[in-house]
Amino acid sequence: MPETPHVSTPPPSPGLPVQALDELVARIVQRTRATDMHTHLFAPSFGSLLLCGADELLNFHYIVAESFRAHHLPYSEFRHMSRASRSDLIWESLFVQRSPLSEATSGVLEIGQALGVDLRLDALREALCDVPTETYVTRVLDLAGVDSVVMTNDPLDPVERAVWERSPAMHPRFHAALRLDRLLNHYQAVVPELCSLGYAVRDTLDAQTVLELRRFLDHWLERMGALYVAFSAGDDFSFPGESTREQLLERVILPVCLARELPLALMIGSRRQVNQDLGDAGDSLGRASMLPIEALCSRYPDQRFFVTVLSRESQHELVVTARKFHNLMIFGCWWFVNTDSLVTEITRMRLELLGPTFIPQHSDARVLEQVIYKWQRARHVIARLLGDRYRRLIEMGWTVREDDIERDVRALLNDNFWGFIRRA
Ligand code: RAT
Ligand code: ZN
Repeated sequence: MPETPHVSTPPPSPGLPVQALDELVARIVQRTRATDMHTHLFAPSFGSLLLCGADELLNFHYIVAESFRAHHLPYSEFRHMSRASRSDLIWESLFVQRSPLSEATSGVLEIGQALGVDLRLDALREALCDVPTETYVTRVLDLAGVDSVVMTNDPLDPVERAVWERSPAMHPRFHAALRLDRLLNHYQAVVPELCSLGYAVRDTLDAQTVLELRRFLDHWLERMGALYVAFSAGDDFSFPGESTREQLLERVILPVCLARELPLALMIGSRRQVNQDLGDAGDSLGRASMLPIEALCSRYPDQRFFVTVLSRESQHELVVTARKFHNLMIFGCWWFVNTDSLVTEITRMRLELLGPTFIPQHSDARVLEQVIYKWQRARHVIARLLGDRYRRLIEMGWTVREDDIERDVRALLNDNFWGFIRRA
């Protein structure tokens, strides 16, 4: 017997007329709470590590990089200025002498608008808290529609480690992710520090060193209650192989993740410090091969991998790789591809090739209030693209119900993440 086509089964609730669709999708996307799976924010108990306020927003490294194109100050002069004078300079050069047309600068305006503040530097300074209270954090996260925030936690950062050693109060909305960039990308440089922390490790990955490094990871995963392990790597990322990073992955990181059933997040394609004078703002990007991702996913079918890539050129290959390996969860539009046009292009391509089985966005917020504009923009694009896809379904005679849309949007903004880490 041929299957009865879906269109002829009576719907339990009436399907939607195409005219009401866009508005409804926008409302659902707007009201669905999100999990922000990669940020550089910290729980309030981490004190000054949680950045917020107008001066931090203006000193955000995306904006700092743009500002040099306008004010052309010598790097060292800028470095020696106070944070407040840098924001004065940035405001003057990017908001007064020219219009704040870029994603990052207009984001500041969007934050001000959402918080009901006049778009003047003094008003922003006055209205935005620079010491985050619990009430302020809740207000900002609620305004962004973000329920849960995942931090980026590196135990080899001495400042952050000192906070963890004081056992900071955990916050129900903030979760940890163990970040291993220093360990994986600069292993030899961190050996002395690991030794001083009581781990008997050597420069070469002999058997004892491998066990000690696993002990180090176990200790920090326990202490942080981390949801996943993460690292970023350059456009030269390769796997498998004999380099220290590849061996650390194979012999230390993957065995620990597998034993603990924790996903590993890979952020691929950064080229760090192409202009060292710019400090944090001096990183760039490069097109990376997806072959190492393919190798990881096929050699470790029981390991789950979150992956995001930095160059626009790598996005299509990544999506196709995700079609081949269901232990690969694509996430976010990272850093230089987090712009309106590229988010639209990338998210559309992902929807076309994967349906709603990926994680469209993370904020990468470094300053608390950034979650407001990052999520506002992400929601806008997601709603637009989904509206378009549902319209086609309706035109084909498929019944689209409000609860179908709610389910799909929840998957994209929340459930795909929690399901992948098996905490759904
Ligand atoms: O987007 C950023 O703020 C970058 O500086 C990086 O931190 C990047 O997101 C990363 O996590 O490495
Ligand atoms: Zn980041």
